Amino acid sequence: MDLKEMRAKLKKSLSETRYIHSLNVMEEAVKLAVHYNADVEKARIAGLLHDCAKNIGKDEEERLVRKYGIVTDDIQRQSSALMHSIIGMYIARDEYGVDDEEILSAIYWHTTGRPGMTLLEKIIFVADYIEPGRNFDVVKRVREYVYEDLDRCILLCTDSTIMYLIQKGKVIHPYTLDTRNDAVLTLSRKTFL
Ligand code: DGI
Ligand code: FE
Ligand code: FE
Repeated sequence: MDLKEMRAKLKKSLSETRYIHSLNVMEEAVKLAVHYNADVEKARIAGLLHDCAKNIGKDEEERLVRKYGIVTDDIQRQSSALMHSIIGMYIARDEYGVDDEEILSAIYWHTTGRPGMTLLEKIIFVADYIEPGRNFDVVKRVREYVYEDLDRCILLCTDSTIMYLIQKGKVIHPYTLDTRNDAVLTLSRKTFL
């Protein structure tokens, strides 16, 4: 499937605001890939498709978990916010014909992040936060660092997400905490050097 076909298919499966968000993330991801010397075409596709499972609904979510035998933990299962990135990887692969492991992995990890993220995974994670449609306070601070230090951005994003989840009384997935701690350690190593 070429990019034009992907866009047309995605437009039909998402709400208008979510489709616009996807195009925005795609653009931010491309700019970051150029700046950081990552693969621009992979960033473009991962950015476009990262939320392809966002609007599928609970029944379809459960059907796909059964169909693919997706293994999840209790925290993931009770949260559609956590499931959409996991299921998104399968939809990108089987419905959009994406076979590139790096793109699929960037989609899979885009919500929680993980320790030791690849450059492409970091780019999608951060692009998702800073796209022009996002307007919460921390976003402005992240934008200041985005062409300087992606690890600093990841720390700002995860700190903000963790505080938001605590405020809302929601469960924090260990991956979110691991991503945050990994960013702290990576930054402290950079300062040391
Ligand atoms: O899909 P987007 O809205 O573009 O962004 P996203 O994929 O980063 O998802 C954000 C949502 O995910 C937001 O509602 C917070 C939620 N989330 C992120 N980390 C965790 C989480 N929810 C839970 N319960 N636990 C987490 O660790
Ligand atoms: Fe998402
Ligand atoms: Fe998103």
